[in-house]
Amino acid sequence: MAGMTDFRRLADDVRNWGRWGDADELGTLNFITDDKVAQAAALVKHGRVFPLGVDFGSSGPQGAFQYRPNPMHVMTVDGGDARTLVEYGPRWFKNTVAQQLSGYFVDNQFRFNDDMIIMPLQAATQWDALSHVYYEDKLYNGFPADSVTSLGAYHCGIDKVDVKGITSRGVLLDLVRHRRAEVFLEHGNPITPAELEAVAKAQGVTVGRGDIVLVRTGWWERFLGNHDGTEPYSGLDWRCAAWLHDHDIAAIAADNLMVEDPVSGVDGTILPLHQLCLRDMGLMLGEYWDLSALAADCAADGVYEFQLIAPPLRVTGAVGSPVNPIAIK
Ligand code: UVW
Repeated sequence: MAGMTDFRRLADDVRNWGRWGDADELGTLNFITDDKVAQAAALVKHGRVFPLGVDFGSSGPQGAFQYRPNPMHVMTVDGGDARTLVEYGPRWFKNTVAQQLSGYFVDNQFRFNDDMIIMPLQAATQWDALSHVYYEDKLYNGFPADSVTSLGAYHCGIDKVDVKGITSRGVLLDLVRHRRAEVFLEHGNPITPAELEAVAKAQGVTVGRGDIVLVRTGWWERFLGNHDGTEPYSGLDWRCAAWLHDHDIAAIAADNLMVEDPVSGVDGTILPLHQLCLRDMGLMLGEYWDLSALAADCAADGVYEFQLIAPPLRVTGAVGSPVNPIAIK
């Protein structure tokens, strides 16, 4: 097993700090140029649209980590309110909400429903912002870790990346099909850099500068079958950071809970790929993306590239964001 010396060596190799200037907060999204966006748009040939987001609701995979519940969706105004207030509203004078809503509903045919959602920004389909993970008190590009406060991320928040869309050429690497796995990649066989290369080659697709790479492990299909959010799986080995770096990719997303393999592979730390990608490379990670319909289409027509559009919400100072990515072929 590798140790911290190996980790530090790879971290030094892949670190992009200063590459786009000392003030940069976009990281590898800088690889997405105007030409790249135009090239991605030209990949749309048939108009087939693949939403890659999962449901945001109580049936999600959260809960294993108790600080991350599933999204809670709450109705704040509904038809029951309207019915009740038409009858009691005018007399319920101490409740100012009821009074206001009565003003809308009583002697009026107009009705409306309102709702809100309470959720960790790390639940369901998401982007990890560069401020999500750090070590040795430094974020990406050397920004101090304590610049993330109770007020939010002053540096490297998700709100900083909207200038990039985020949109680019997407490339699917279907590890399930490549390994001829039943449904998903069983635990205990991490995806190596050589395997990423082999999958791309077998699929006849290149991976290059500014691409957003989507890795299918089958975890999401498995979850829909057994509703076990803790199901172990095989994800990217930490050494894949070198492959991602060498190919100058802009971002990576997968259909599982953390892209990387749940077994660290580095003695002395957990989630080494998170650290290398987010903090050293400045490369955003997408998690819980539903790649099944897209994968079926790619297998059918043999085309594993497409336009990908995946804008995060501009939540001020957030270290992650929900997203409903769309692939278009
Ligand atoms: C952690 O596990 C810290 O984050 P993620 O949601 O990116 O997997």
